[in-house]
Amino acid sequence: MNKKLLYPILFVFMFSCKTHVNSDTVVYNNDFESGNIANIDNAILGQFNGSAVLGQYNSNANAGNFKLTLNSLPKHDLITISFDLYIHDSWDGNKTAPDGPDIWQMLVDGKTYINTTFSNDICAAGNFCSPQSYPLNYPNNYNNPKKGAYKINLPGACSLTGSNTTTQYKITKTFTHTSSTLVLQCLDKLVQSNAPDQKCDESWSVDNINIKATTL
Ligand SMILES: [Ca+2]
Ligand SMILES: [Ca+2]
Repeated sequence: MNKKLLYPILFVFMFSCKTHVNSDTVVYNNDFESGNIANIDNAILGQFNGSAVLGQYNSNANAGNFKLTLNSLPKHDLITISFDLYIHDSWDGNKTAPDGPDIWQMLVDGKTYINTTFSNDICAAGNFCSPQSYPLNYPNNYNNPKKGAYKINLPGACSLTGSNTTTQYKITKTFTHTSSTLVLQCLDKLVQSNAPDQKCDESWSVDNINIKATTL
């Protein structure tokens, strides 16, 4: 091989070694289209916007949480959890009783990673619109409804013809984790005691859960 050809090849080889020091392994990936609910406690399979989802959940109606347990994880230093979170219909954010606060949490191995509220209120001119805590934690944080959303004004889950809409968030958390077992829990503490149909008033679902183990 002549030298002119060898040098670029060597360069590419060295560069690619440098970028592959860390190794990522996808240890869980589920878009729910096949109906796979293995390892999930309180699984509810539903449909939203043409896609199979885990939901809809409401702690005052059918169920307010699911728990995914992964065993026998490969050796790792970090875990990254990502998924789509759909906030359906008339969530009230930081409002107080009887409307809220509408709290949503994500726990890993029993430790709280997200403790927040969401609001789907409409901020029309002259209207008070209820703030939400997300992207920060509840309490003592006041953001506009739908702040940090990936998509807004998706159809409502309960009534496609009503004024209710769905807001989509992309949740991603990376954290130190070395145990061979991982337990992911998502749950709500929704409040709407005056609604005749709680799940129709406000609910949530999850799709495209991806969990990645990284070795440093
Ligand atoms: Ca899906
Ligand atoms: Ca509420």
